[in-house]
Amino acid sequence: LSLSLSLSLSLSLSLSLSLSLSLSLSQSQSVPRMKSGFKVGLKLEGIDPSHPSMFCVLTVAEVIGCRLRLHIDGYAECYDFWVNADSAEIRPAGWCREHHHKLHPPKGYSETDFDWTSYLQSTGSQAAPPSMFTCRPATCAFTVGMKLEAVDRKNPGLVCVATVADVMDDQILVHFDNWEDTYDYWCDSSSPYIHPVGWCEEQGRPLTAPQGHPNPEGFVWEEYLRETGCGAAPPSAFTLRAPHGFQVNHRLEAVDRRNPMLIRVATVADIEDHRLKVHYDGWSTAFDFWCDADLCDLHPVGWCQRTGHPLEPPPGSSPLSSLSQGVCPTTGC
Ligand code: MLY
Repeated sequence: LSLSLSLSLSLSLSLSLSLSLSLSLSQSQSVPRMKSGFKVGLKLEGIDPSHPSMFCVLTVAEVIGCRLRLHIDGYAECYDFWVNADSAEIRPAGWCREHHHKLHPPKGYSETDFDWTSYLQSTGSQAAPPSMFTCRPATCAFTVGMKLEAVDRKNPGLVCVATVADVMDDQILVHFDNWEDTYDYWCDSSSPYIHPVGWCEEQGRPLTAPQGHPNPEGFVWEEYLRETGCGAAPPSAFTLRAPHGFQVNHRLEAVDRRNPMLIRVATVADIEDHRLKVHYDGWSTAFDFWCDADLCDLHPVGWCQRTGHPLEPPPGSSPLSSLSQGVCPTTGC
C-alpha cells in the first residue's frame, strides 16, 4: 500500500509539475498569491455574465475557497454566478463612476437615483474594500470606437465587422456592428478571435458586413471607416498569444458546467492551438466540452487542495484510486 501510495503521490506531483512547467496559466487559473478576504454580504460592482456589456451592483452570496457566488442585487437568485476572487470582472464599489462606466443599478432604482453611500446605509451593508481586489492592473493599445474584424463566438464560422465598445485595463469588449449586445464578449489583445482590419481579405476569407449594410457582398473598409468617422485598431495592438501547452491526457481540475459550484477531476481529451476538450473523469463523454485554454474555470492539479475548495472525485472511484488523481482521501478535497 505504501509503495503504491508514494508512487501515486509522486505521479500526481509530477503531473502538477509538468502542468505548471509547460503551461502559461492565466492569473485566474493558477493558485492565488493571497487568501481572499471576501465575506458573505459584502457588496461590489461587476460584469453580468449574461450581459457582458453591463456592470451591475453585486453581493457576495457564498464563499468557497477562493471562489465567490455573486448575486445581482434586485434580481432572482437564478442569475447568481461564480467567479474566482481574483477575477478581472469584479471591481470595488465606486469603480464604474470613477472610470466612466455605466453602472446598472439594482432593480427598483433608476440610474440617476442610485448612490452607493445611501444604498449601503439603507441596506445596512458594507462594500468590499478595494484591497480585496487583487487582479493585477494592465493596459492595452485599444481605445473605444476602434474598428476590427472579430470571430462571432456564438457563430464561430463568422468573422465580422466589429468595434471596441469598452476597455477595462487590458480587456476589450468586442461588439458586432448593428447587432444587439448579446454577441458581445470581453477578451485581451492576445485573443485568437480578433484581427486587424483587412485580415479577412489577406486570408481570402469572407468578412461578415454590419447588419443591414446596403451592399454586404461589396463591403469596403475605407468607405465604412469614412462613413462612420471611426479609425481602425492599429495592427500593433494585436499581440496573438502562443498556442497553449496542454496535451491530451493531461489531468486538471475543472468547474462543472451544469453545477458551477462543483469542481471535478478532469482530463484533456483533445486539443487545438487555443482550445481544448475537457472530459470529466468517470462521466460519459456526452459531458465533454470544448473551451478556450485560458478559461478561468480550469485549474492545475492540486488547485482545490491548495485553495481550500472541495474536489469531486470521479464517481465510483475508491479512496486509493482518487489518490492518484491528486485527491486527499482523509479530507476529501
Ligand atoms: N443566424 C444568426 C446569425 C447571427 C450572426 C450575428 N453576428 C454576426 C453578430 C442570425 O441571423 O440571427
